[in-house]
Amino acid sequence: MWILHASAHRAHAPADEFHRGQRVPCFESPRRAEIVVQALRTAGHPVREPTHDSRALLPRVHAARYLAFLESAWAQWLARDAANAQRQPFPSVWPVRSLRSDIEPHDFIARLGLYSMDNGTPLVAGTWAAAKAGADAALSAAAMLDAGDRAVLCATRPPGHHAGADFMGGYCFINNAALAAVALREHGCARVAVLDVDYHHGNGTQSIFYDRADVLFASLHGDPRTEYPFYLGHADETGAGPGLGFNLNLPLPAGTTADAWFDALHAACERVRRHRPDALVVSLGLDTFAGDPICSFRLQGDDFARLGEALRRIGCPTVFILEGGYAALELGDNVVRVVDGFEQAA
Ligand code: Q9C
Ligand code: ZN
Repeated sequence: MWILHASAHRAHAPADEFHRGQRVPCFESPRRAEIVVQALRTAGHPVREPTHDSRALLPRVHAARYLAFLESAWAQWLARDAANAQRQPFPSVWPVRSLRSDIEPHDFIARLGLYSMDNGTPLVAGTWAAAKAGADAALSAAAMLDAGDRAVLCATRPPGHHAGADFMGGYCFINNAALAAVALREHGCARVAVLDVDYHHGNGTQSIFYDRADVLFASLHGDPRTEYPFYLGHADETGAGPGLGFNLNLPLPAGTTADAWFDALHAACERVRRHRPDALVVSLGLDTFAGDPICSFRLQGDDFARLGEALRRIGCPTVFILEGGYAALELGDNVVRVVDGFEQAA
């Protein structure tokens, strides 16, 4: 299976994030992608840079004013104070219920709040370049499926599934899985399915496709009553308007074992098959691993091969997009297990 890897990801290397009242080194680090690519190369999978420019397709997923903000955010931050070059900006106020989000404030930190869902998504000088390169990979993968590839994996970061049409969050800036799904629709796939197996609910992807019947969104994840992103991902979210019945959430309690997780996975796969998709996008988070430092499902290494096999049995061309997974040392082996499980299930 071809692996797409945008080396520009390295430009996104924030130092630290807020975690339980402290600033700690970022869990979402450049070494994650480096370890994944190294492990895939060692396992014999060919790696190449993205070939397509996502610029023209980005406004199909994200609001123009959000893209304009994101692209110029670091320049705006520096314009405020040259000493900001050494500082990470964080939002501190958000337009929640009854506050207006239609008018962009002039204050940079206020604009950052307008376009963020949390204070856990550090932004640095190279964030736009890295996120844009990841989006290029998602688009390139869709083009490779169109040209006849059975499956392609984007070993990119930052991740994307928490990013909505007009906000960043959960380490995500551009929704790569949504972009791949839209690109596949452009390539003539009448029906696309996005299956999100990250520990966290893919709130951004769900919201982007919530009223659409052509792109099914199915996800199994930590119950939002106790797990990030907290405010979306419940079982009663089934879609709206024409999209009613095309959104499936399977929330699972923290501590869920592999057996219970696979029961939910099989239910999600069954729903995806019933959609009869022409292409599948997998939001491949590996933070379901028992050793993950910020999540609490209990999958072991071998379970990732089982995941690859189950995804293969859905039986359609597949784009894998790397999302979460913070046990960096084991992340490479776990991705390889998914890919090899997928290919060996043929
Ligand atoms: N400061 C993904 O897996 N923050 N995002 C947790 C740590 C939210 C995870 C608290 C975790 C987001 C793509
Ligand atoms: Zn996650």
